Amino acid sequence: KFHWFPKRIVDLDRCHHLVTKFDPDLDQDHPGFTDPAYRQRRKMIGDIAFRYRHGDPIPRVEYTEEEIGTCWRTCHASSKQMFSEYTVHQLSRTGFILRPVAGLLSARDFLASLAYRVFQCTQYIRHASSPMHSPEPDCVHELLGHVPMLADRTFAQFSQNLGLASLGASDQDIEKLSTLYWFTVEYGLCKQNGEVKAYGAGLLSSYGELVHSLSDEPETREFDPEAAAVQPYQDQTYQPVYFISESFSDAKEKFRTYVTGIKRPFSVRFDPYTSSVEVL
Ligand code: H2B
Ligand code: FE
Repeated sequence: KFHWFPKRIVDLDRCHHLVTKFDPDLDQDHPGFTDPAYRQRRKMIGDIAFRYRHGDPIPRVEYTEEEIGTCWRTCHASSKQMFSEYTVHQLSRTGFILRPVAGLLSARDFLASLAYRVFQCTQYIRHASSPMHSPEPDCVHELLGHVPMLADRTFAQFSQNLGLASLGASDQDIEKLSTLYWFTVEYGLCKQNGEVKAYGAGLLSSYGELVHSLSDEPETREFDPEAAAVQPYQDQTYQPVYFISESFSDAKEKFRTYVTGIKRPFSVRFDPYTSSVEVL
Protein backbone atom coordinates (compact mmCIF):
# COMPACT_ATOMS: atom_id res chain seq x y z
CA LYS A 1 0.00 0.00 0.00
CA PHE A 2 1.37 3.40 -0.90
CA HIS A 3 0.81 6.94 0.33
CA TRP A 4 -2.22 8.88 -0.83
CA PHE A 5 -1.38 11.39 -3.52
CA PRO A 6 -3.29 13.99 -5.55
CA LYS A 7 -4.80 12.63 -8.80
CA ARG A 8 -6.29 15.92 -9.98
CA ILE A 9 -5.08 19.46 -9.61
CA VAL A 10 -7.98 20.32 -7.25
CA ASP A 11 -6.68 17.62 -4.90
CA LEU A 12 -3.84 20.03 -4.08
CA ASP A 13 -6.35 21.62 -1.70
CA ARG A 14 -5.50 18.64 0.52
CA CYS A 15 -1.73 19.10 0.18
CA HIS A 16 -1.40 21.68 2.93
CA HIS A 17 0.59 19.96 5.67
CA LEU A 18 2.96 22.41 7.28
CA VAL A 19 6.20 21.78 9.10
CA THR A 20 5.99 23.92 12.24
CA LYS A 21 9.70 23.83 13.06
CA PHE A 22 10.33 27.48 12.09
CA ASP A 23 6.91 28.92 12.91
CA PRO A 24 7.27 32.34 14.62
CA ASP A 25 4.67 31.27 17.20
CA LEU A 26 6.65 28.17 18.21
CA ASP A 27 10.32 28.72 17.42
CA GLN A 28 12.05 30.84 20.07
CA ASP A 29 14.91 31.63 17.69
CA HIS A 30 12.61 33.05 15.02
CA PRO A 31 13.35 36.79 14.64
CA GLY A 32 9.60 37.49 14.99
CA PHE A 33 9.04 35.31 18.09
CA THR A 34 8.98 38.26 20.51
CA ASP A 35 7.03 40.56 18.18
CA PRO A 36 3.27 40.12 18.69
CA ALA A 37 2.40 42.50 15.83
CA TYR A 38 4.48 40.43 13.43
CA ARG A 39 2.85 37.20 14.59
CA GLN A 40 -0.58 38.76 14.17
CA ARG A 41 0.27 39.86 10.65
CA ARG A 42 1.57 36.39 9.82
CA LYS A 43 -1.64 34.86 11.06
CA MET A 44 -3.69 37.17 8.87
CA ILE A 45 -1.67 36.38 5.74
CA GLY A 46 -1.62 32.68 6.69
CA ASP A 47 -5.42 32.64 6.85
CA ILE A 48 -5.55 33.61 3.17
CA ALA A 49 -3.69 30.38 2.41
CA PHE A 50 -5.88 28.27 4.71
CA ARG A 51 -9.05 29.55 3.06
CA TYR A 52 -7.69 29.31 -0.48
CA ARG A 53 -9.14 26.73 -2.87
CA HIS A 54 -7.78 25.77 -6.26
CA GLY A 55 -9.01 28.16 -8.95
CA ASP A 56 -9.68 31.09 -6.61
CA PRO A 57 -7.93 34.31 -7.55
CA ILE A 58 -5.06 34.88 -5.11
CA PRO A 59 -6.25 37.55 -2.66
CA ARG A 60 -4.03 40.62 -2.78
CA VAL A 61 -2.09 41.63 0.28
CA GLU A 62 -1.49 45.34 0.76
CA TYR A 63 2.06 45.31 2.04
CA THR A 64 3.04 47.88 4.63
CA GLU A 65 5.82 50.42 4.13
CA GLU A 66 7.94 48.39 6.53
CA GLU A 67 7.43 45.15 4.60
CA ILE A 68 8.22 46.79 1.30
CA GLY A 69 11.35 48.26 2.87
CA THR A 70 12.42 44.81 4.11
CA CYS A 71 12.00 43.36 0.62
CA TRP A 72 14.09 46.02 -0.97
CA ARG A 73 16.82 45.68 1.60
CA THR A 74 17.06 41.95 0.82
CA CYS A 75 16.86 42.41 -2.92
CA HIS A 76 19.31 45.25 -3.26
CA ALA A 77 21.88 43.37 -1.27
CA SER A 78 21.46 40.06 -3.06
CA SER A 79 21.19 40.85 -6.71
CA LYS A 80 19.26 44.01 -7.49
CA GLN A 81 16.92 41.71 -9.37
CA MET A 82 13.53 43.13 -10.33
CA PHE A 83 10.98 41.51 -8.16
CA SER A 84 7.37 42.38 -8.64
CA GLU A 85 4.46 41.26 -10.75
CA TYR A 86 7.00 41.15 -13.58
CA THR A 87 8.69 38.17 -11.96
CA VAL A 88 5.39 36.40 -11.58
CA HIS A 89 4.33 37.08 -15.18
CA GLN A 90 7.44 35.25 -16.34
CA LEU A 91 5.71 32.06 -15.22
CA SER A 92 3.27 32.24 -18.13
CA ARG A 93 6.23 31.00 -20.21
CA THR A 94 6.11 27.60 -18.58
CA GLY A 95 2.56 27.34 -17.33
CA PHE A 96 3.59 27.19 -13.69
CA ILE A 97 1.01 28.74 -11.39
CA LEU A 98 1.28 29.89 -7.80
CA ARG A 99 -0.99 29.09 -4.92
CA PRO A 100 -0.65 30.61 -1.47
CA VAL A 101 0.70 28.51 1.40
CA ALA A 102 0.90 29.54 5.05
CA GLY A 103 4.48 28.44 5.76
CA LEU A 104 7.04 25.69 5.28
CA LEU A 105 5.21 22.85 3.59
CA SER A 106 5.99 19.16 4.08
CA ALA A 107 8.33 17.87 1.40
CA ARG A 108 5.73 15.35 0.20
CA ASP A 109 3.05 18.00 -0.38
CA PHE A 110 5.50 20.49 -1.85
CA LEU A 111 6.86 17.97 -4.36
CA ALA A 112 3.37 16.67 -5.24
CA SER A 113 2.34 20.20 -6.27
CA LEU A 114 5.26 20.41 -8.69
CA ALA A 115 3.75 17.44 -10.55
CA TYR A 116 0.86 19.76 -11.51
CA ARG A 117 3.11 22.72 -12.29
CA VAL A 118 1.88 24.40 -9.15
CA PHE A 119 4.32 26.21 -6.91
CA GLN A 120 3.15 26.65 -3.33
CA CYS A 121 4.23 30.14 -2.48
CA THR A 122 4.35 31.90 0.88
CA GLN A 123 2.88 35.41 0.87
CA TYR A 124 4.26 36.89 4.08
CA ILE A 125 7.52 38.81 4.38
CA ARG A 126 10.42 38.00 6.72
CA HIS A 127 10.86 40.00 9.94
CA ALA A 128 12.22 43.53 9.48
CA SER A 129 15.05 42.89 11.96
CA SER A 130 16.53 40.22 9.71
CA PRO A 131 16.35 41.18 6.02
CA MET A 132 19.44 39.13 5.12
CA HIS A 133 18.25 35.82 6.50
CA SER A 134 15.01 34.00 7.14
CA PRO A 135 14.87 30.61 8.84
CA GLU A 136 11.78 29.69 6.79
CA PRO A 137 10.69 30.43 3.23
CA ASP A 138 9.06 33.84 2.74
CA CYS A 139 7.75 35.72 -0.25
CA VAL A 140 11.17 37.20 -1.03
CA HIS A 141 12.69 33.71 -1.09
CA GLU A 142 10.00 32.40 -3.42
CA LEU A 143 9.94 35.33 -5.85
CA LEU A 144 13.64 36.11 -5.93
CA GLY A 145 14.88 32.54 -5.61
CA HIS A 146 12.39 30.06 -7.05
CA VAL A 147 10.19 31.86 -9.56
CA PRO A 148 12.96 32.88 -12.00
CA MET A 149 14.07 29.23 -12.27
CA LEU A 150 10.49 28.05 -12.80
CA ALA A 151 10.22 30.48 -15.73
CA ASP A 152 12.92 28.43 -17.50
CA ARG A 153 11.40 25.75 -19.76
CA THR A 154 13.83 22.93 -19.02
CA PHE A 155 13.87 23.67 -15.32
CA ALA A 156 10.07 23.73 -15.27
CA GLN A 157 9.94 20.36 -17.03
CA PHE A 158 12.53 18.97 -14.64
CA SER A 159 10.50 20.21 -11.65
CA GLN A 160 7.35 18.59 -12.95
CA ASN A 161 9.14 15.26 -13.51
CA LEU A 162 10.54 15.44 -10.02
CA GLY A 163 7.03 16.07 -8.72
CA LEU A 164 5.58 13.15 -10.70
CA ALA A 165 8.33 10.84 -9.40
CA SER A 166 7.47 11.82 -5.84
CA LEU A 167 3.79 10.82 -6.05
CA GLY A 168 3.19 7.86 -3.75
CA ALA A 169 6.95 7.38 -3.21
CA SER A 170 8.22 5.84 0.03
CA ASP A 171 9.14 8.07 2.98
CA GLN A 172 12.81 7.19 2.42
CA ASP A 173 12.66 8.28 -1.22
CA ILE A 174 10.87 11.53 -0.33
CA GLU A 175 13.59 12.22 2.23
CA LYS A 176 16.33 11.65 -0.36
CA LEU A 177 14.60 13.75 -3.01
CA SER A 178 14.12 16.56 -0.58
CA THR A 179 17.76 16.42 0.56
CA LEU A 180 18.89 16.49 -3.05
CA TYR A 181 16.55 19.41 -3.67
CA TRP A 182 18.13 21.14 -0.70
CA PHE A 183 21.69 20.82 -2.05
CA THR A 184 20.73 21.88 -5.59
CA VAL A 185 17.60 24.00 -6.04
CA GLU A 186 17.95 25.59 -2.59
CA TYR A 187 21.72 25.80 -1.98
CA GLY A 188 23.43 24.73 -5.19
CA LEU A 189 26.59 26.24 -6.63
CA CYS A 190 27.70 25.77 -10.22
CA LYS A 191 30.49 26.85 -12.54
CA GLN A 192 30.03 29.36 -15.31
CA ASN A 193 32.95 30.50 -17.48
CA GLY A 194 35.34 29.02 -14.94
CA GLU A 195 33.85 30.93 -12.04
CA VAL A 196 31.82 29.51 -9.16
CA LYS A 197 28.32 31.00 -9.00
CA ALA A 198 25.34 30.49 -6.74
CA TYR A 199 22.05 29.41 -8.31
CA GLY A 200 20.19 28.02 -5.27
CA ALA A 201 17.05 29.89 -4.22
CA GLY A 202 18.12 29.87 -0.56
CA LEU A 203 21.35 31.63 -1.50
CA LEU A 204 19.76 34.21 -3.80
CA SER A 205 17.39 35.26 -1.02
CA SER A 206 19.91 35.42 1.81
CA TYR A 207 22.79 37.79 1.25
CA GLY A 208 24.58 36.60 4.40
CA GLU A 209 24.66 33.01 3.24
CA LEU A 210 25.39 33.99 -0.37
CA VAL A 211 28.64 35.65 0.72
CA HIS A 212 29.46 32.72 3.01
CA SER A 213 28.85 30.15 0.25
CA LEU A 214 31.30 31.85 -2.10
CA SER A 215 33.98 32.38 0.58
CA ASP A 216 36.74 29.97 1.67
CA GLU A 217 34.92 29.04 4.87
CA PRO A 218 32.62 26.19 3.81
CA GLU A 219 33.68 22.87 2.38
CA THR A 220 32.78 22.38 -1.28
CA ARG A 221 32.43 19.08 -3.08
CA GLU A 222 31.84 18.07 -6.64
CA PHE A 223 28.11 17.45 -7.16
CA ASP A 224 27.22 13.78 -7.01
CA PRO A 225 23.49 13.06 -6.57
CA GLU A 226 23.99 9.74 -4.76
CA ALA A 227 26.18 11.45 -2.16
CA ALA A 228 24.12 14.64 -1.92
CA ALA A 229 20.88 12.69 -1.38
CA VAL A 230 22.16 11.32 1.95
CA GLN A 231 24.34 14.21 3.12
CA PRO A 232 23.06 15.61 6.45
CA TYR A 233 22.15 19.27 6.05
CA GLN A 234 21.99 22.35 8.21
CA ASP A 235 18.74 24.28 8.48
CA GLN A 236 19.52 26.33 11.58
CA THR A 237 22.40 28.36 10.17
CA TYR A 238 24.67 28.58 7.11
CA GLN A 239 25.64 25.34 5.35
CA PRO A 240 29.03 23.86 6.22
CA VAL A 241 29.05 21.92 2.91
CA TYR A 242 28.00 22.88 -0.64
CA PHE A 243 27.97 20.90 -3.86
CA ILE A 244 29.34 22.49 -7.03
CA SER A 245 28.22 21.19 -10.41
CA GLU A 246 29.94 21.76 -13.74
CA SER A 247 27.05 23.95 -14.89
CA PHE A 248 23.41 24.63 -14.07
CA SER A 249 22.32 22.19 -16.80
CA ASP A 250 24.73 19.57 -15.45
CA ALA A 251 23.02 19.79 -12.04
CA LYS A 252 19.58 19.45 -13.65
CA GLU A 253 20.69 16.53 -15.81
CA LYS A 254 22.31 14.59 -12.94
CA PHE A 255 19.32 15.18 -10.67
CA ARG A 256 17.01 14.11 -13.49
CA THR A 257 18.93 10.85 -13.95
CA TYR A 258 18.73 10.21 -10.21
CA VAL A 259 14.96 10.78 -10.30
CA THR A 260 14.45 8.21 -13.07
CA GLY A 261 16.07 5.60 -10.78
CA ILE A 262 13.31 5.83 -8.14
CA LYS A 263 11.34 2.61 -7.94
CA ARG A 264 7.59 2.44 -7.38
CA PRO A 265 5.19 -0.48 -7.88
CA PHE A 266 3.24 1.60 -10.43
CA SER A 267 3.88 4.38 -12.89
CA VAL A 268 2.04 7.62 -13.54
CA ARG A 269 1.14 9.62 -16.60
CA PHE A 270 0.23 13.29 -16.53
CA ASP A 271 -2.59 14.47 -18.79
CA PRO A 272 -1.99 18.16 -19.51
CA TYR A 273 -5.50 18.66 -20.94
CA THR A 274 -7.22 17.81 -17.68
CA SER A 275 -4.31 18.41 -15.28
CA SER A 276 -4.77 14.97 -13.85
CA VAL A 277 -2.60 11.96 -13.22
CA GLU A 278 -3.35 8.50 -14.48
CA VAL A 279 -1.98 5.58 -12.48
CA LEU A 280 -0.72 2.74 -14.67
N1 H2B B 1 7.61 24.99 1.51
C1 H2B B 1 7.53 26.23 1.02
N2 H2B B 1 6.49 27.01 1.39
N3 H2B B 1 8.44 26.71 0.18
C2 H2B B 1 9.50 25.99 -0.22
O1 H2B B 1 10.34 26.49 -1.01
C3 H2B B 1 9.62 24.65 0.27
C4 H2B B 1 8.63 24.19 1.17
N4 H2B B 1 10.60 23.82 -0.10
N5 H2B B 1 8.73 22.94 1.71
C5 H2B B 1 10.53 22.41 0.13
C6 H2B B 1 9.88 22.09 1.45
C7 H2B B 1 11.85 21.77 -0.21
O2 H2B B 1 12.93 22.31 0.50
C8 H2B B 1 11.95 20.25 -0.18
C9 H2B B 1 11.32 19.50 -1.27
O3 H2B B 1 11.94 19.69 1.07
FE1 FE C 1 12.78 27.18 -1.19
